[in-house]
Amino acid sequence: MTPTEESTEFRSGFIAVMGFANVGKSTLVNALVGTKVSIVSPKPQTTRHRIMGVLHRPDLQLVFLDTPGIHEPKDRLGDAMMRGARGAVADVDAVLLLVDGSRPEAGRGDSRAAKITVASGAPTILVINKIDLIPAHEREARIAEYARLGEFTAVIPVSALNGWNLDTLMDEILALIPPGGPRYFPEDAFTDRSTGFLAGELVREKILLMTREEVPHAVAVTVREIEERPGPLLYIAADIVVERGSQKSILIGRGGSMIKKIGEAARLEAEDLLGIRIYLDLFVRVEKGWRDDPGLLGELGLSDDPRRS
Ligand SMILES: Nc1nc2c(ncn2[C@@H]2O[C@H](COP(=O)(O)OP(=O)(O)OP(=O)(O)O)[C@@H](O)[C@H]2O)c(=O)[nH]1
Ligand SMILES: [Mg+2]
Repeated sequence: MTPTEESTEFRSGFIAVMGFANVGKSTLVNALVGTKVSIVSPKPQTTRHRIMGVLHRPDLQLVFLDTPGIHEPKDRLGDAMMRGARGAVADVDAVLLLVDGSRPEAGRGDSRAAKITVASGAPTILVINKIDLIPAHEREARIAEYARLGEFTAVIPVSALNGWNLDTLMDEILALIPPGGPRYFPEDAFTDRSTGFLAGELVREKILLMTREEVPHAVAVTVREIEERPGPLLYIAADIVVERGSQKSILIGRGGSMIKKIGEAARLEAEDLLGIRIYLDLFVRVEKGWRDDPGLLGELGLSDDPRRS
């Protein structure tokens, strides 16, 4: 039997992770997969793409779909993000509807995410995240409050940040995965995304963490060149796209200090994740109104054309 051949004992499935912005979807996917496949930040709308994270076990392969947070789109970028999120729930074995339990009650974003999930018809587990932020005596009432969002296969409180109760969540997920199924990804693949994509996202994550106000949302990163060079060394040239000259100045910083800090933080984490030395060359360029520009959105893999995303 070849390693990719189906066996009756091997199981595989797809699980979409849905929810309002900032509830911890990417943190949860990274925790379940066991390595970082999707960037995380305290700012809403961190994730822009649908990103697969793959969990491997000898008898099992689970493909988690991280999705952009449900929000009210204000531009074509937002439209593409919402299409990505909505499309993720089609043809999956299960959906994890994630909510931020540290907020006293469900908001409109949670209800919208719940509606999309219910409409998909997929079995849904309500995951109440950030339970570490709720005093123990308030947890039961908070769980009951969120459970009113709909009918769920299970309601599981967790902390994606510190890993609390993720084993219980895994048991509930496994109960929804049918027997059989192919190995979709080779055993060394943790994501469907390229090394270049991950490197670009890490640059964006550091920008999200190191800048404020309108800058984080005005930034996109595109990898222009990626090449293995003797050393071995991975050479990566990436463009940081912003909307205005003032944002470019902020990102470059006095004497180039900011871009250096961003580049160094991204490079160190990328080296750690990829296990190879990296030379990261960053350029900042201004593209007015890129969030509504089909050309640049297409370059980012966030095409405005529904048939292409
Ligand atoms: N205290 C606490 N913080 C958490 C937990 N899970 C995630 N966070 C934090 O919540 C913030 C948002 O996390 P993300 O994983 O980026 O959230 P997301 O739902 O993917 O956000 P978008 O991609 O913007 O929709 C980050 O600051 C995380 O560290 C948790 O279990 N407990
Ligand atoms: Mg995210």
